[in-house]
Amino acid sequence: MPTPDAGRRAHLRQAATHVLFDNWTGAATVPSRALYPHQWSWDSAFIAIGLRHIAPRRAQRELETLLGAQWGDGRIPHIAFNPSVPLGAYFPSPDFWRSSTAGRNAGAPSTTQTSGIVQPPVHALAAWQVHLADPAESRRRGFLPRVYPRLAAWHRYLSTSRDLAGGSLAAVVHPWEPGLDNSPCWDEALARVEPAPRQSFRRADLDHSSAADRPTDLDYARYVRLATTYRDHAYDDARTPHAFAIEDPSFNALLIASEHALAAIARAVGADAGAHLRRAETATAALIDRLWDPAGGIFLARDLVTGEPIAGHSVSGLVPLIVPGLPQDIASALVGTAHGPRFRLGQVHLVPSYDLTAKKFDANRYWRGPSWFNTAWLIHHGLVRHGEAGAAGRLRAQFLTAAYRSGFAEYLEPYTGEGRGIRRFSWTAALALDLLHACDEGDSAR
Ligand code: 2M8
Repeated sequence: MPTPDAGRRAHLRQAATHVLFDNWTGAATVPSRALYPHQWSWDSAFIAIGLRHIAPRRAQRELETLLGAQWGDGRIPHIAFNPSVPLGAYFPSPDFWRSSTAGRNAGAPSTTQTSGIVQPPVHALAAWQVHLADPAESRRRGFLPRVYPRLAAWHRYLSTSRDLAGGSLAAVVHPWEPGLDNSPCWDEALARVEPAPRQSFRRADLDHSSAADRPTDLDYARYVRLATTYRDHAYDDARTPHAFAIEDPSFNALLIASEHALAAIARAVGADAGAHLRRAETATAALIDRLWDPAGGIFLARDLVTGEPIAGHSVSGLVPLIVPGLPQDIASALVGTAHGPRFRLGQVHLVPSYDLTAKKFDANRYWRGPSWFNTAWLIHHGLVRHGEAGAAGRLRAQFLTAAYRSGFAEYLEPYTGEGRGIRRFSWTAALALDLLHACDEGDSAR
């Protein structure tokens, strides 16, 4: 698939800009006005990465608004709620999480209402890129000196309170935390969780999307139970009996890549970069030691309750391609796996979220098979990092064409490329802007 020409790119840029501006609420961007009417953590990081090309100051603001919802223990909550949105518009709503009371000891803010769980740490990566887009404006506003201590506290939280196994990797304690909500990789761990009574909650997601695409009611009942248990233990990581505790490859790869970005930010603000680089090095060694599966040529999540690797092959296991300094043999194996029968890079649309050859693969249901734009963007960067310019270029062209054709869909059916989920989805538009910029840079380098 050829890269769209300059005329189509201008059109695409305009359409993507409209999506982001329409989804801007004055201080941050919602992923989608209908389905996700609040600020989501990793969405905002991806959104800032795109926004920086069209409105660098707004991109700074996006991240600063999110950081304003940070807890005293360093965690960045996965949702910062907009108080003007009715409670029934999204579930679980602020009255479920009760952050300002249940989270008081963990330092939850008293004014902003948030969830109590987290999402992947893409923020330092985003902050550094946002700075680089307009360094003069960033310096004028003191952007980096303001965000650095908050980002450092965030990484400290993940590397200490969330290092549940003491193995130098961060654990996720809810399937919503790695962002790949209902990946088949979580099935076994989730099956151990006693579902919350079905009548104890009302899903709002089904008001906006088809039940066949979304997680099942049983999954939701288990998500609710896990979140309730965490809340009822005051969101205290040491005291909560975590029935679900997993070391996820992409969560940790993003932490490592962000730790490198934090080192660059530290250098820019005159702080010590060494500690960040050392942490990145230790976590990279742990990622390989604890999660690399040489036989499968992919990283596997580890279930900390059983102590065993989780056998399913998910796109999460390919994301460590973005880790700076990943040994060449591992990077080559990952590229091979991406092109192999399980993910068929270049032959299907983008990168399927789950192994195409597995029984549990589902081409339509949420993170159980469909291709997502944010993971494709990450794999694209991994391919560029490891000198796979041809494959990266093809993936970029596919991404841009699909983003446009699908009306900036939330995700795609990998075989047909048809859009699924919500349309005018913010990170799809934002990351399209970022890849358009990469195309323009390629043009000017020619
Ligand atoms: C999806 O997750 C939310 C819960 O956080 C949901 O299903 O309601 C996931 O795709 C997640 O990765 C994403 O951040 C969020 C908002 O786009 O939606």
